[in-house]
Amino acid sequence: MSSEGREPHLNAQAGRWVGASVPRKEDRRMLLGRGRFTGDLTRAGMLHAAFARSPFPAAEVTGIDTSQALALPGVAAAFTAADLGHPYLAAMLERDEFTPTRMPVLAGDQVRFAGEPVAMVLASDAYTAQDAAELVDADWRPLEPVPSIEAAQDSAARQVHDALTGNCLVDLTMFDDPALPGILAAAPVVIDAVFRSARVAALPLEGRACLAEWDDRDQQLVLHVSTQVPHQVRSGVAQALGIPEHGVRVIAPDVGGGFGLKCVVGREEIAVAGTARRLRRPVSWVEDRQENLTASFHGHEQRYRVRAGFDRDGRILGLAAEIDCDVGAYSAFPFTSAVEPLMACTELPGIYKVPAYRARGRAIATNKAPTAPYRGVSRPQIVLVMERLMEKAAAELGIGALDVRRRNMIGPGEFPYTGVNGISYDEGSYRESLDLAETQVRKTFLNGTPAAESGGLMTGVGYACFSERTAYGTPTMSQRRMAMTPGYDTALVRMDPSGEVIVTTGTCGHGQGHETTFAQIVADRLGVHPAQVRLRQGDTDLASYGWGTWGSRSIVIGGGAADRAAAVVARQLRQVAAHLLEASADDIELAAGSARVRGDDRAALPVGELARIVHFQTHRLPEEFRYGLEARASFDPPGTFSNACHAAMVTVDPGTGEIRLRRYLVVEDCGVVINPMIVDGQVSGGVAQGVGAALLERVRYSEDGQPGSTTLMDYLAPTAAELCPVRITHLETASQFSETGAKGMGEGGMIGAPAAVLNAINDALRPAGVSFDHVPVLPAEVCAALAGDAADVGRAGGDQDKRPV
Ligand code: MCN
Repeated sequence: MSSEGREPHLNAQAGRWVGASVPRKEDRRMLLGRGRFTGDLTRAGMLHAAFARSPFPAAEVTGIDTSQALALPGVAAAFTAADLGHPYLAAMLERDEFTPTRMPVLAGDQVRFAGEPVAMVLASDAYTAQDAAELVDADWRPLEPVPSIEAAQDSAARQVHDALTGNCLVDLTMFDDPALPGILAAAPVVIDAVFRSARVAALPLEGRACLAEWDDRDQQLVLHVSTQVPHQVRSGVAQALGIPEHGVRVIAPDVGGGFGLKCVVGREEIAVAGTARRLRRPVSWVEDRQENLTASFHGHEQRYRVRAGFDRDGRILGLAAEIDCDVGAYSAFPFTSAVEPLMACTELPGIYKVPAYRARGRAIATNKAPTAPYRGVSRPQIVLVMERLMEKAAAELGIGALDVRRRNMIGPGEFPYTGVNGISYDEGSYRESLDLAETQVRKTFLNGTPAAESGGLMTGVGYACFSERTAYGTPTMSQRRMAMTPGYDTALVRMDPSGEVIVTTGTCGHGQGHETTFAQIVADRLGVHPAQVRLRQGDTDLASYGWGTWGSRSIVIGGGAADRAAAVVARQLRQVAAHLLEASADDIELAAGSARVRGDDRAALPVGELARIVHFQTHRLPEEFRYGLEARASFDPPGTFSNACHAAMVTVDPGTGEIRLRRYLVVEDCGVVINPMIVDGQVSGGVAQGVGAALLERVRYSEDGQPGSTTLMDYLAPTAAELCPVRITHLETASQFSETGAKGMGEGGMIGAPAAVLNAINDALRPAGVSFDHVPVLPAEVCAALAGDAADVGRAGGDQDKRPV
């Protein structure tokens, strides 16, 4: 039985835990409200932090007075940037095209977005701290805000940072094929188009939170923080406060989602750590939703100006793209603001065989909250661009849009394929997933059709085919030239005297179900039950060094390291069993909790008994086996591509412009599936985020840089009412670059959904001769477009966003 009292089902066919829908170990404590999140932690004498934030998108700060705040009963301290010694975070890229800038922990003489912290107040309770923060008095000299890509690129624009030119934090030109202009000039069909996606919020259920305390015994700062990357937070704190890494211990307790928002280091976290160290008192900060929406990190605000040439059969001949990413006011640590343009430039061709290519990608600084690598990182956008291009070429040529895709996609027999972007694509099922999705659409979407149910509505079906590069190891990440280059990960597997197993990894799950899936992998190696395997992540003093959880890296890299370490422990167990059973280690198999001599059921010892002997009766073993049961391993793959085809069906009400999602299906291939139920959950959650990005979500700023999406009344996350069930089918093309054969997949749902939904909307609107090339598509825009007005009505903000009724 599992620790939760439910019997997980073994993958009976294979006799393995891998491949079984083992119920999530973490669910019981979560569902019973017994999870332990940072905000649940409390300490005697703890102070609560609140931040005084800028009301201006851009201003000089000519003076700050904290005296009124300090006078409020219950307030213990207040700090400005000067009081803290002007600490800052500096994310670095070792590229000439990158202009380094600093993100101050508290803004000093200039603020660069509305919501930027300028002072910090510590009080005996959170309410007093908040009241006191409002009493901080600052003198501001407002500056002309730079609220958009267009404003930032205006030749007369003010520079968000003095060091910038054209407000450009990074300006990359990649794969600049000299033949491309000629190819495009001669192409029989040329598509010129502009694609846009709105700024969105990652919206984890748990916002950011931290609690820092001073440990006198170890002379160490201990920071509990809701993060995806504990070791990188340690580096950020150490660098910003000027202390050695061993002076900081970072612990991530249960983390209520991150979606990329928490794989960067927040300035508030540094401020809390620094003041706890200074005062030698515990300090806690829990972000509220308004801060989360206005003062944390956003993502995905991008504009693509694209020119693509096709031949008369719909084959793409060349592709040129100018990609501008509105990354807000600062480069986030440690990934830098280059993460979106780099990803977009490198991976735009996707699954299509583009013979000639050029991309220019820029990170544009604006007076808005900074951005982080939000789920998908540019891939929802590049997939949208390529999938729209396929549709446009098909329409131009009068060929079926799925056929145009088939003619261009990397086909069976062409793997491994090295693209014009230098990327090597491992074996996938691009063609099969599209074929299967098309068959399923015919069978399920168009039967009992919602069009019939819905009289008067316009119905459309849209597809998106894509691959998701996952498990970016050092060979891939080093090409980005970050000063801190992520890649490998490590794991330690240790069996205790009762045969229970502890696994530590440098990955740091925050909702993905790692406690379950890592246990499945290790249980298979050691022949034990997954309930006997416990995963420990997220403590920099105890867990192995690693790069945390992002980029759908954990199961391939962390799981691969755990698999390798478990294989060593399995060998140790086999050697001990062989000695005790007087057999050869090669003849010992580990299964169902025992070590057995293969072919002889009577010659068996329980794994727990072996563990007891190894620890308590070492004298029964030869000296060379007296090493405990423990191993450490690392894994650093080049990366592997999972793939999927999404299909969506929508209806559009021409009277109100309302768009409803009616059907959704995914055919996905993430190699060997460790836990199908968890993968389904990941796909469904990602699809919900992608549908939100297509239909509802946008972080609005007014033309003068004021945030307009400050509560969940104005920022519309999708609810069950706007979604529909997602039908998921798995194909399994095992990866040769992965110890387990698994490929990552944690972002795929989000990557495919915006393009599939946008294509479905355009399919529905086709009879009216109307189409859109941006997300989200809002009802007012549909109405305006159907009435013949400019298609972009309502995009600049001003309108309050509303849910369909
Ligand atoms: N899995 C599997 N078989 C596979 C591939 C994956 O069973 N072949 C399982 C894994 O074991 C893991 C989960 O699926 O439990 C996701 O695995 P993986 O693709 O390795 O992705 P990561 O664990 O590295 O998670 C990161 C990814 C990213 S980048 C974002 S953003 C994201 C996401 O996961 N944020 C999430 N999923 C999230 N889910 C939740 N609940 N909350 C978030 O913040």
